[in-house]
Amino acid sequence: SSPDSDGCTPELEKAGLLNKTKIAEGGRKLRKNWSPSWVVLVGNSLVFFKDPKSQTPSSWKPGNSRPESSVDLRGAKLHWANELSSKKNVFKLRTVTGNEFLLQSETDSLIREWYSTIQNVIDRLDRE
Ligand code: I3P
Repeated sequence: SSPDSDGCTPELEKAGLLNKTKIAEGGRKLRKNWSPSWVVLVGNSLVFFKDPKSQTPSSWKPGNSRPESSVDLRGAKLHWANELSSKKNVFKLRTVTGNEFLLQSETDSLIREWYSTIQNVIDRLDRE
């Protein structure tokens, strides 16, 4: 049987390095502070970790590193937002609680994959 035949472990959908900045907290605008983030899409959440490249090799132990923050995708909204940045390939994620993040990659195909994978999770949660 599969390692998760009991269905209790949320499925890992995607993981990778993106540039991230939070631009609002509870509807209140924040100053941008772009930084690379290791982003993991698992179950109903987008989870942000420190850029593994900025850590010492010994400090990077999968399953042993604590997330910096995480976002509940239920009811979240996703929009392309190139008008919100001088960078290319930017989208905005807004949570029901009014937290807003911009995510960006220099690689067109990569950012498009992230956009559609996150949108699929949001759509699935909308149907539940
Ligand atoms: C910001 C910084 C950001 C930039 C932002 C600047 O300046 O250069 O990278 O966002 O532009 O205000 P500071 O470091 O002094 O805070 P982008 O890279 O997304 O363009 P903005 O104010 O037009 O959002």
